[in-house]
Amino acid sequence: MRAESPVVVVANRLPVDRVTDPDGTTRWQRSPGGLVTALEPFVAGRGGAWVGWSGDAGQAPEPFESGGMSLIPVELSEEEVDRYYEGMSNASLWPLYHDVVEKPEYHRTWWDTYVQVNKRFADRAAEVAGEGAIVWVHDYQLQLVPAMLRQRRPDLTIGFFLHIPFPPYELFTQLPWRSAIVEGLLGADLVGFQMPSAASNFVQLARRLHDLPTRKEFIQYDGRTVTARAFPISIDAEAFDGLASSPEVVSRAAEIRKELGDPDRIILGVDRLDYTKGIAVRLNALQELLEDGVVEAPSTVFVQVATPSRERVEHYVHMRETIEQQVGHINGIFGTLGGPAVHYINQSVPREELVALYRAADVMLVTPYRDGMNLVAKEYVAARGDLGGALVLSEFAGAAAELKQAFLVNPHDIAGLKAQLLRALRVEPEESAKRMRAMRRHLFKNDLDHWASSFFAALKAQA
Ligand code: GDG
Repeated sequence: MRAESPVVVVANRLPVDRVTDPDGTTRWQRSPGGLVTALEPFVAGRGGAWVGWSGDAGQAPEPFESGGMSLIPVELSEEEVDRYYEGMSNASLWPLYHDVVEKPEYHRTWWDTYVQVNKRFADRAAEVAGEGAIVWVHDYQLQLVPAMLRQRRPDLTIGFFLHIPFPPYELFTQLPWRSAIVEGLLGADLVGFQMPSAASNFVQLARRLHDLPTRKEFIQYDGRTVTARAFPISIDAEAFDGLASSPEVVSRAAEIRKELGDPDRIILGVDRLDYTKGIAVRLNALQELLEDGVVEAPSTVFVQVATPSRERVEHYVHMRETIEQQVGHINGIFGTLGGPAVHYINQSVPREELVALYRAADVMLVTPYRDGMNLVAKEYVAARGDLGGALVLSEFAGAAAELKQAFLVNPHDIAGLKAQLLRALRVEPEESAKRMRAMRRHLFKNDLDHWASSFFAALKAQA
């Protein structure tokens, strides 16, 4: 691979998944995620490259072309997946950055592997980036890459975006390797966060921990100015809107209601099965409302799609058992023959089905304890071109700063959560339509393309 790409994306995963056809042949298929859609126009068709892991441990495939991009696979051994990905990334950094909802574990072997793997990503990026190229590094798995890359290639303009929250000084400084992470990020010219508060947490750390001169969003470091700024991520609102109003999806939404036994009210939750998402707390709220007799099943049903996630990390195994027990308990007491109160789907559903569920749901429940943004909340709003439905949204999701007309809740306050859920279940259609219209106006102006273009423009301005 020649060092000639003018734009390079570096992310934990490549934008493709390996799929096996029924005849046993394997091929690469574009990943369904929104990030790929957002970045493709900036990378594809102009010799851009994407550096990432294929998702399979062991020897990495040779670099290949796909969707107009050069894809550069990074190799990870089984042990590296265990220590860098499941360990340091998902059992240390993930809980620490999400307000210590679960207790983070710190292991020196995990950290050593994290450093080693970050170096490998930096090496691959340094090999493919052309002279003066723009490199955009993504997320908490790769926080050391900016500094490592700058050391190898001082000619590059380097951006970094953190998809998850960035904790305040008091929490972050728990981390035994706190200085190394801050220095890693300071290797970038532009460090992007979901929220202004996260950006200011970072600036404060640079000042208090490293004694660096700072002014507003600017940090003076090593003879350079590093900018820390919020770029709230979004979705392709038009695409969701179009899909949601297609005749197939509209009729599937009606069919879903029928399959659920024609309830008066459908409540929906859609999340990766993750302890940050507050799935148990919403089940508690529903259970209490059923016990109080103010909500009845099966005239009100709750559908929870909980996509399997990080199934080898211990926190996740335990959480899944608790949630499944709770679903069983609620259905045992409040369900009827053929009429459960909670429909629990521990599978990933196709995108069309997901959008039909959004369209069918009278109330969307999004109750994370802490979330960088939460795209599900935005997707629900984009899918409701009919102005139907009500969104109940945690104050602790980045999305709450934008979707201000949602029924906002503090997921730690069960009484408040019950009250807001009840309000959303009983809201007058005129009021919910008004709220939905205002949220849609914001969303269509601040879509995914707006996010990627603003970040690239700010990064280019630093070049
Ligand atoms: C991280 C941050 C930030 C879920 N189940 C199915 C399915 N999904 C899709 C949703 C949505 C995505 O997965 C989940 O995105 P979120 O934003 O809600 O959450 P994380 O996965 O935790 O993402 C988060 C995000 O990065 C972007 O920066 O917003 O705060 O934690 O798009 O639709 N899609 C399909 N079937 C499912 O069963 N097709």
